[in-house]
Amino acid sequence: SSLIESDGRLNLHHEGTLSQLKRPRNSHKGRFGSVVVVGGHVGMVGAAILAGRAAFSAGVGKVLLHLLDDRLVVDPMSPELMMRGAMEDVSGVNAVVIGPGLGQSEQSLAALMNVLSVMTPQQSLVVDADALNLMAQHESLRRDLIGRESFAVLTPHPTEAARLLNISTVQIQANRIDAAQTLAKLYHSVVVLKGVGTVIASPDGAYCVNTTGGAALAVAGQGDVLSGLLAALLAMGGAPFEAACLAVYVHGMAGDDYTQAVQGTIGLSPSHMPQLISAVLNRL
Ligand code: NPW
Ligand code: AMP
Ligand code: MG
Repeated sequence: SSLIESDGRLNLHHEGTLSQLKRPRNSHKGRFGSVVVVGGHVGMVGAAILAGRAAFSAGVGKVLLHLLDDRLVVDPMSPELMMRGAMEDVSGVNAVVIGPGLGQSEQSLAALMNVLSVMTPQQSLVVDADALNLMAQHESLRRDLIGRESFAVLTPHPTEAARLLNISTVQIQANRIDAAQTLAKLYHSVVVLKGVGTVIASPDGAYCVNTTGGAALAVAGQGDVLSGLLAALLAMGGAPFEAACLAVYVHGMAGDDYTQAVQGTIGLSPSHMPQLISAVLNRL
């Protein structure tokens, strides 16, 4: 059975991703995996922090930020996040998300090349934001991604998808399902094509269209939140397609909860998302 049913509702009887989130009484942090966020170029450290906080809110055991801007040593608002340099070792972590605030400098490229070269098939990989923009520019990076034994998850917004396919954003939006499926096959990855009615497509042709979320999410930083949430679900053992569907669904539902609470779509800060996300996951 599919995680998201044909009418768009979440199938709560689906075995797998949801069951990984259960926390037995004798749980310890080691059981819930670890996430590394690689990004945070000068001026965009916030993107990496948002991804890291979102990962924590999904219940992952440990989160590290591998930042390009090495001036930040702690986030006083979320001291649970551990800060390291961008080229730091990622062996031993369960999931890596690369891209939030990564930038497109030589240093950014080096960090992406490093991650692609050292990760094992057992480690989950989320490629977002500037990592996607770099992918669009460098064939060698695309080869490394396609050569991976396990599927990565790519999370482009429509313009990032347009860059990856070398077509216009309008062309992407005109046929979103087709675009997501084409990218999934071409990049041998699960693809999350974001925007209203986010499409999640698998290289084997399976896809689903998300029904949650709305205009409250249309603010800078929400994509960074989604990538961290997704990395957490993967780190806790989710399979790429199922984890991607669940992350998108939960992220949208968190936005819908806000809209319901304030009876409107104005003023949802991405910094407020962790509270909303953990409330959704606890409810599910
Ligand atoms: P427009 O304006 O309509 O022509 P970019 P980015 C389009 C980091 N961030 N439907 C839209 O084009 C990220 O992580 C850091 C249609 C829009 O202007 C990245 O590393 C933050 N069009 C980096 O910044 C918070 C759509 O794409 C253009 C669309 C650059 O990422 C912000 C923007 O794309 C940000 O996350 C849709 N649904 N969605 C921080 N606090 O540190 C997007 N577009 O040029 O790739 O820039 O997405 O801001
Ligand atoms: P990004 O463009 O990378 O910051 O990602 C924005 C996130 O917010 C994606 O997950 C989008 O699907 C979501 N989002 C933005 N605007 C809307 C909207 N109007 N309806 C539903 N989801 C949205
Ligand atoms: Mg983004």
